[in-house]
Amino acid sequence: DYPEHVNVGVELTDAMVDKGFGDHTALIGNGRRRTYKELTDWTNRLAHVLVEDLKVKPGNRVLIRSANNPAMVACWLAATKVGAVVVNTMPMLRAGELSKIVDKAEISHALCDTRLMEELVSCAKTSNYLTSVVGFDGTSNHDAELDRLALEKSVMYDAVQTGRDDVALLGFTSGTTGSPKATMHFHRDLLIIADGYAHEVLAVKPEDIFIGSPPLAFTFGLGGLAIFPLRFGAAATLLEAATPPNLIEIIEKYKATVCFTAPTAYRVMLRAMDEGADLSSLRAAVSAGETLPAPVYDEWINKTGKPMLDGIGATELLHIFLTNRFTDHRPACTGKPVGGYEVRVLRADGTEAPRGEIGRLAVRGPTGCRYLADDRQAEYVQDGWNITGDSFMMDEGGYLHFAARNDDMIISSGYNIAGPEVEAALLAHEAVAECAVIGALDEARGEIVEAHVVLGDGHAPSDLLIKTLQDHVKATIAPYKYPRSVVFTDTLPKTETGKIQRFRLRD
Ligand code: 3SK
Repeated sequence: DYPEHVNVGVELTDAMVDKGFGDHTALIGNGRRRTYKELTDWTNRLAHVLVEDLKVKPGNRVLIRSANNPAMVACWLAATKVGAVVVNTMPMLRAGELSKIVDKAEISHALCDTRLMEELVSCAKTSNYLTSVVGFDGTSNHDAELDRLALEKSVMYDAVQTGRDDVALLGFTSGTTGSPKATMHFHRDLLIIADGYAHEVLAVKPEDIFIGSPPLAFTFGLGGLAIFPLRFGAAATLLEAATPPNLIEIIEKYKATVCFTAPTAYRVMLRAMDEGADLSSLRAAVSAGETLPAPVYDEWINKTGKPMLDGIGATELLHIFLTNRFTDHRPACTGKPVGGYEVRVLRADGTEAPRGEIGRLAVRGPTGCRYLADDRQAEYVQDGWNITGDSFMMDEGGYLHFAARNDDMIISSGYNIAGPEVEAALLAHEAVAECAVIGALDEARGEIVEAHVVLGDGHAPSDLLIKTLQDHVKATIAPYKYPRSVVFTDTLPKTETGKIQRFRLRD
């Protein structure tokens, strides 16, 4: 029911001031609070810079590169207000990874935290598309080109009248091949996830204070740490280094009420509670990105008296589409679909599996799934249903239970890591003749990246070589993807046609 013309950047700023939230805290970060009025003025000044100085036109693709901080949120909102299509990217990406994104999305402009310029500048040097890279000060001292230009601008800005079905955001998902897919999301999609999941399941109130670990570059983080709080006049705390100890410190300091993170961090919180940490302000603990082990769910209820809300989402669908609820939750279960979404469990032949049988999860809903210029659309979207990479079982009551991932994606501490991409990085090292990368179960991280490596002639296994290979991966692709475990082997299991059987390594 959104009007024909709606701009989500305006809805989350100017419209909130109009609704009377001007003096409410919108963002907390870099040791400062900013009200909705301050955020609105900031984004309007930035919008002027984008249009007048950087010549951004509606529909241009604008990349933003930053860790989670208020300046990143302001840049995203400003670019949205001028009608640009935003691509938020992770701060750790290397030039090669950025180039794939820039080429795929035909990105013309980039706004970058000045501390993270190097890899982006190196990507721009060889790009046919990226012509403008401008720095902003992620520490909010307004000490970079974008900030200096913004200081001279008016706080009044007439945003571009985007259509509700105009693309506002491209969400990138690396897939198993390391060849990224971009999913297109409309202005209305960004409102639907707030008015759907955040309202229906979390019942967000203006008094809420959000906290969490997912990067804003991941739609899980953008929803949980920007769109949801800003849609309801609540506040978001933004942490550049959202380690579990930092999360705990900030929850205690600001009495945060809603947390988005993965089970790994909740485990650390449970241990911290044993040591006296006071996390009683949290009224909603959302767990996603990895499956929630039943013992963590049980212990959380025992300690806090409140359920932990396990959910599953997808960049393709923008945010969580299947979830437990405050009044309807169970262990080792991902609950039922969010209003407006439908799920099915499919057999290999595409027919619906009977209740109790494991099959591939398919989902259909208002926010997806539309890939940007990608032949894989037909493979992953059939009859309007997005065929996910997960196997689930639907029980007699209609509750969904996770069974396994179907692909070579590794989920480690909430990060999605494509095994083949790590393999490609390892194979670029002269000592590696062959390799296969799998996810190995890990108590703390859910899974860790494990590389099985066949060495080339003249190279012998050693601890030093393990460290060398790990450093090589860290220097080639985003460092969090490096193999924490390296196993040397003489041969890899293969099919008769020579395909590596990673499942046998996993077994
Ligand atoms: O479950 C996930 O991994 C996810 C992906 C995108 C957006 C939200 C979520 C929870």
